[in-house]
Order: sequence, then structure tokens, then C-alpha cells
Amino acid sequence: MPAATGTKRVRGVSIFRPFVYGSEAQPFDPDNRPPDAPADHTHQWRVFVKGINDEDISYWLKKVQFKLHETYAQAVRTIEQPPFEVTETGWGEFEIQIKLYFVPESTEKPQTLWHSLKLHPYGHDIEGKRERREKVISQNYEEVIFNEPVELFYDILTGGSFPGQLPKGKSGKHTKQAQQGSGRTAEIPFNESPGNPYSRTTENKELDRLMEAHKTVDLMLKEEKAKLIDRERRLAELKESEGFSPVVRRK
Ligand code: SLL
Repeated sequence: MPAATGTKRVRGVSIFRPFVYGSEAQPFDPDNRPPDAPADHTHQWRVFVKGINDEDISYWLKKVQFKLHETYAQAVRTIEQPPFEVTETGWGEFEIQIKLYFVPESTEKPQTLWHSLKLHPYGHDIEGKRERREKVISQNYEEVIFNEPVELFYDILTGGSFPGQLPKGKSGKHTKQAQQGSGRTAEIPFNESPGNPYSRTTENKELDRLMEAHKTVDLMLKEEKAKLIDRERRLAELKESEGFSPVVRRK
């Protein structure tokens, strides 16, 4: 029996979509506390899921469910449209469960992520950051991969219409161009901007940093090896000059 319309998968194709998830937090200004914040609350914070460069991702992401700590009233917050975020006040850090629900046409199961809410400065100059009451940002770049999406979802993802027969490469797999389609893509901006640190340039800088680190490790290995050879040579010389011969103990 032929597969029902909407469940036929585009074989050999994986499509990924980048996004950012994380939190921002700031201590209250003592002279200007939010009027309805409970007395023991110290910070305002926001947890979010968004597109790179604030790109609209609602064509593939239907809703997001944030599960807060049980000390919060209505700990489960479901956000049905962008911006997919929850703003709250509180006093403590905890793990937030983030469940991504994809558009119904995708027929994809929801996926769960975890984020550690950060209220307190970390990294360099913690004291300075605390004094300046700097915003504490903790966010991650992530990619969701849709393997062999159903045809309708393929169309939605690429903004094109499923071409029926996709061009195939030598390997028999569909070509990258076909994966990308003609419309919507997973393009990441070339340069970073104040609101978005994720770009090709950042990625390249990170790669350069890794290559440098690799070179340094190689150099250290060479030095250690040279030291070892030298020590072995000196030991051999010592044995020779002192007529050293190891004692073999008998049982
Ligand atoms: C901690 N394990 O001890 C964590 C729990 C809970 C945070 C942090 C507000 C709750 C309320 C709030 O900040 N809960 O509204 O009372 O640090």
C-alpha cells in the first residue's frame, strides 16, 4: 500500500537548523526593585530559545515548554509563539528543562534540552562584574537535525516545493544544494554583531585557536621526548662510568 500523503520521507537528506538557547540575568537595582517581586528575590532573569541573529524560527518551531524549579508557581510554562521566552524574578540558580515542539507538519517528536540558569557572574573579573551589576549571559549555539524529513516538512524547511526527484551526487546521496533548497537555509551570518556572537568569523577564530593549541601541544610533546632521550642517555653514561651492574635477587 502506498504511504499516506504527508508521511513520505525525503530519503538520504538531513536538514539542520541553528538556534540559540540560554538565559540572561541581572541583580535588582536596590533603589528600583520591581514592585511586585517577593522580598527574598534578588534577580530578574529571562530564559529563551531564539534564532541566530533573532531570525524567526517559528516556521519549524511550534512551541517551547520551559519547566522551572518547583519553588515557582505554575512551574511549567508553555510558550506558543515567538518570542519563545520566560521572564521571572528569583533568588537561586537551577536547571531549566526546555522542550522543543516542532510544527505539526513535521511529524517530529519533541526534543528536550537542559539549561543551567546563571544568576552570578563567572569567568574573569567576577568581582568587577558583580560591582557593576553586569548582566550575566549564559547561552549556547545548537543545531537541530531533521533526518529524512517528510516531504511537506522538507518544503516548509527549505521554502521550496519538494521537487519529486532530487538531484543525486556520485555517492547516490542527494546533493547539498538539494538539501538546502532554494529558499530558507541554515545560513549563519558572516560577522558577529552586538546581539549575536555566533558567526562564520567566530567559528574561524575558534578553529584558529584550536590549531594554535594543537601546535603548542605538539611542541610540548617534542620537548618532553627530547628530555626523555637526554635522561636515558645520561643514565646509560652513569651506569658505564660507575661500572654499575644491576643486582639480580634470587628467591
Ligand atoms: C538552590 N537548588 O538552592 C536551588 C534552588 C530555587 C530558585 C533554586 C524563586 C522561588 C520562589 C527561586 O529563585 N527559586 O518564588 O520562591 O539554589
